[in-house]
Amino acid sequence: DTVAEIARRTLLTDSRLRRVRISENPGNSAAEAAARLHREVSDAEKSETLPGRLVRKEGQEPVADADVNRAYDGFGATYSFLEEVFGRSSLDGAGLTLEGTVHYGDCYDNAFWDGSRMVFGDGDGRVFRSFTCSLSIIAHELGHGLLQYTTDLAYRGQSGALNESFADIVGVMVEQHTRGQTAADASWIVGEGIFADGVRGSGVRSLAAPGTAYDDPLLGKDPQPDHMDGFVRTLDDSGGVHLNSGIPNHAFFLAATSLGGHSWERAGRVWFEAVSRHRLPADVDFRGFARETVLVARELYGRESPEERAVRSAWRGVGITV
Ligand code: ASN
Ligand code: ZN
Repeated sequence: DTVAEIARRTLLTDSRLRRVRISENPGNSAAEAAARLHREVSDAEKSETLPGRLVRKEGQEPVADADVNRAYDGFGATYSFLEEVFGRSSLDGAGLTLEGTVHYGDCYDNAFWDGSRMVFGDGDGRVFRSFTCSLSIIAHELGHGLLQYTTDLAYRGQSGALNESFADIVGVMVEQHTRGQTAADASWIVGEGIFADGVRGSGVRSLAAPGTAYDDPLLGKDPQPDHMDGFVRTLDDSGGVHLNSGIPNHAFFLAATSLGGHSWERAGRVWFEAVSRHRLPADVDFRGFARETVLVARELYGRESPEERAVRSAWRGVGITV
């Protein structure tokens, strides 16, 4: 080899080298990634018995029931997000089958992660439509699953609000990724499309403006705070986990929008790494979590990098100084 050739080879950028390696190695191809995706959707047929009857599994054609297909597609969108953005194979990083149940209960007004599967109610039809109508809701429940396999934040008080917030953040990121939206273009609403006609609201929570997602005679007004000044002390809802999540939710919004581009590229990466490095105690409080995100941003992007500064000032914006 001539000196010129050796020099040219060493100048190949990392990403070019990676591209060469990917094209030579079919083990890294998108087709291989898709081959690791496994989904199973069951139907509880309005009972509260889980898992219900298996109605569509991986590779099968769409069925007549739109709820089944929306859950199936939502699991696929979440899987693609984790694979493409974080290089993670499913919730556990080892290709875990994504299982869900639709038509849970009679007019059931909620969706949840039960520790091993996503469960979706049909809604009562007056306030809520089916909970499969919103990709951010589907991905929220999967976000609880992802957290269980990374740092299983205890579901009470501040760590519980961080658990809820992480699920919301996964919810909106998956929706933004699927729609190809930048942080500036996105609605930042969790649960767009699940309110019945006539309900005054855009969804169940807003990361951009917690406390403003809805204001309706049947539902009341969105009670979420967006700052520590409004922190709610209550014994209900496991210590206000769905209320105080507004505070870390808004911090993520501030970090993602100040950095610009796609939410998952930098802010999302930092939040994901914060729970993936296994340095947080399960009962971590807001300040401890905030400190970890600042530390992760520094480790990923450098001391006093724009990313570290954006994350620190986002937390300051919600009243948390680290
Ligand atoms: N939809 C709620 C959630 O996933 C259900 C619950 O509170 N368990 O947070
Ligand atoms: Zn939740």
